[in-house]
Amino acid sequence: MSTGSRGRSVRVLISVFAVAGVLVATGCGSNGENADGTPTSTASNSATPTTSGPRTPASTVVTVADMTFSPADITIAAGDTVTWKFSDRVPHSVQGIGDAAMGINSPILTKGEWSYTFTVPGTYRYLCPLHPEMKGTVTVE
Ligand SMILES: [Cu+2]
Repeated sequence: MSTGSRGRSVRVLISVFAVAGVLVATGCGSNGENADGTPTSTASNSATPTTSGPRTPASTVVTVADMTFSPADITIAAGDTVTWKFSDRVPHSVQGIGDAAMGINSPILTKGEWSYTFTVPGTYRYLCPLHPEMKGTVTVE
């Protein structure tokens, strides 16, 4: 006797899942846009409390050797400088992916180093254009 109402509630459940599915699909779409290198803002959090006084800009070294950026993924603060130190038998370079990372563009080097100062928070992906499987990410907070 209650089969009718149960059938209706099943149908309601199905439509709820359908709406949820659309929302999930929409979320994936916007993530896909970020994948092209657009900086993902992390500025919503207020700065973590630190000791008083202005922060001293730091320098982080990424080694370019054995066909690898190491460490490949680093997190720095805005104003920090990243220095890539090249030491391999084949030449490499550092080239940003996407509009936000356009300033990241080193010469092709086998030895030596190249530095870039990141002033705007965001996520910057880069690769070696000579060996596109060599990739790295700089997250600026
Ligand atoms: Cu390379």
